[in-house]
Amino acid sequence: MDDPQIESLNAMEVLDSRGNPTLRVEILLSDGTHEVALVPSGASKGKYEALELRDGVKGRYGGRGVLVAVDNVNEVIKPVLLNRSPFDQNDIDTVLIDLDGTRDKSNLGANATLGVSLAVARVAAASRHIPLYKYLSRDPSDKAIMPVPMLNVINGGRHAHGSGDVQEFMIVPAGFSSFKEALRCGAEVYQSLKRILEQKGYSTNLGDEGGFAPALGSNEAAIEILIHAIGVAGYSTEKHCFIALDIAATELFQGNQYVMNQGQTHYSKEELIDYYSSLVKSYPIISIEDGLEEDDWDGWTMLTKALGSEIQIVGDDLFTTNKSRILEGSEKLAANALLTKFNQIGTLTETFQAVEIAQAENWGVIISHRSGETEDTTIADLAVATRAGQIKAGAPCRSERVAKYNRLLKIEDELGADSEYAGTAIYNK
Ligand code: 2PG
Ligand code: MG
Repeated sequence: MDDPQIESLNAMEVLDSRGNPTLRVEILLSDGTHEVALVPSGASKGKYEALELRDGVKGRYGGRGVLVAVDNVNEVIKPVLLNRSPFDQNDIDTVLIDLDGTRDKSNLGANATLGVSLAVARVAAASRHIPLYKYLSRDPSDKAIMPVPMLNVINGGRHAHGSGDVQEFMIVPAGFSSFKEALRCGAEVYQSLKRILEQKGYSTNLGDEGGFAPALGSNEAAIEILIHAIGVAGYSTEKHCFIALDIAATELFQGNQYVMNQGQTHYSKEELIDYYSSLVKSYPIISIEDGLEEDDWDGWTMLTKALGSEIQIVGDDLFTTNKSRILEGSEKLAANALLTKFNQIGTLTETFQAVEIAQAENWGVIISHRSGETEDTTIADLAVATRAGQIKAGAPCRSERVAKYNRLLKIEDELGADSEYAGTAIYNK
């Protein structure tokens, strides 16, 4: 029998976890297989991200509608992809890149191209009756690596107005021998954190990524309450569960300074690096993401020189999953880890290329969600397929976050002895 081909491809506008419009793309193959992909959306976006196309029509979803991107899929992309094989992802993504024809996908919209790219991969895997993580693996015969979850349990910055300046305080349960045990630790710490916040009279309202959003007054207070919650849950910050921060420093950068503590503290980059060094000395912090703003290559090199041998220095807005920026970063020794978000670049193939460059440098790799998410779980499979070793998918709460962790539980269960947990080894490279 001939290989199945793309028989129909349709996009429509649906909602993400913040109640904003996003794209849902569905593909039907000639063998009857059909699959769906949904596109995530960020709030603290990097300047160098591919363009998320929004309609800008004020009277409709406050200008955030995606009907133009939907039309781009249905009117521009669909006619070119009909009757093509879904099995050559590289070929499909090259068609998308060429059809768009811009460096930042601003013609069709990275939300349009990504929705199609993901739906093609998902339907191809389903047609072959192979789990997506296996279909996307470079070498499916290797023992799979289950990623360490980085769980954002205290939300601040753009994700939770009225709480702290640091966008994400994460717990990292690396010191276990399976993903399942690690996630259990994450969930138990999350619940103990909730009780402690309640006891101390803080708000337990949730931010965009399912973490709590209390007004704790300082970064140190947030870290200390996390350490307390880890202990109360019965775990150790030396052995089991560590702390990671996403500063999202571009959001704090004003003029030439970083403004923290409701405008009361102003740091130069040198002072901010010293501040991070003192935090790393005092607390079990193993990773700092976006510690400086996205254009300060020299500052990033200084930061990596100061702390890169002790902890993970992660570039998110700095790299925007963009090959040429990652190469520049490696040349400048500006980081030692990549945060990977496929909607920053707009196709799966380019996402794989970004990860491969980082892995060739022996950098850490984190596959990441966006603050605006959906029920789509592709990033869970992607984390296993790329052997990234780390995934950032929010708190163990709110279904759009938990869906990714639940998918990983299922993958680990399915693989049994054919998988191993990345564990602390990932941070001791
Ligand atoms: C980040 C992300 C995800 P956003 O900065 O790492 O946590 O946030 O999707 O808003 O860019
Ligand atoms: Mg970030």
